[in-house]
Amino acid sequence: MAVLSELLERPTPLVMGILNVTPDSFSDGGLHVSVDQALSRALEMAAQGAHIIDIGGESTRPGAVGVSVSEELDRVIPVIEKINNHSVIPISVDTSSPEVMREAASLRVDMINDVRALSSDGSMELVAENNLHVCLMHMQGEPDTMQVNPQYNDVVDDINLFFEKAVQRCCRAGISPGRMILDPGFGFGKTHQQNLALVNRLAEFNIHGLPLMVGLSRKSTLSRIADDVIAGSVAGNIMALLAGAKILRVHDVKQTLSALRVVTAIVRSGEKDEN
Ligand code: PT1
Repeated sequence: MAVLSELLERPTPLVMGILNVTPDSFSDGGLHVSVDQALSRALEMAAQGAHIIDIGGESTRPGAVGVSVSEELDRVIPVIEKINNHSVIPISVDTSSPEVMREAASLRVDMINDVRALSSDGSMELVAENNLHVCLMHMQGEPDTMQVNPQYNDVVDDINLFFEKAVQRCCRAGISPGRMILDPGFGFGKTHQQNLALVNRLAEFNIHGLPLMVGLSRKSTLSRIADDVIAGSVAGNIMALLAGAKILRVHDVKQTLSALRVVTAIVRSGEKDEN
């Protein structure tokens, strides 16, 4: 298993498997609450070909309320330790808490995935000191109320401005741009139409010259359109891929990788002369 920086150098997309360790999680709530269940799900996704596992102990779906630091630590840290004992797969931790970041960084983790883009005091410094990769995601508001009345001049331009400032702040804190990944935050303080526009116009986020990550998997914008939300998610992810997404954050690793293999084979057939 290659390290994350090597994986990011490759021209091929990466699949990040979602491991929710929240009892109230939106699509697999209560399923992976025990450490052993979390381990078996992580190993299953690794065997299916996931390149990274993203472990999250705070639900950030619309309407979710925050979790205490001690609760989040109790959910996440034992799972990181357990996976590390059984696998070398790169690990991402989905957290906004500097305390969780600090504990996680004392174990083997490769990346911090922060839906609040390292806005908590001390979090940028922690990522810098520990040489971690970081996903800087855009969210308008906070999960409990973010869907009430999202407001933008232009959703893409506004998010690009946010990215520019976040990248600058991270650079000043000593994080190398080579370790940053940007995510427009599908479903985080955006209307149905704005969510669709984020994918339609995803290529506009390439101006920063940084890898893009997207999290479309099983989200309400897609389930409103498609009754089979897994097929809908795969379609959305392929659209994002063609617009330049590098990391696809998904629940359904197997289905996503099957689709990716077909797309890659078709794209490659046009690149070289195979007769
Ligand atoms: C994401 C993401 C995430 N999504 C990153 N991290 C969630 N980097 C958690 C809905 O509308 O997209 N990128 N961590 C999950 N959040 C949501 C948001 C789940 C909206 C569901 C919805 O259904």
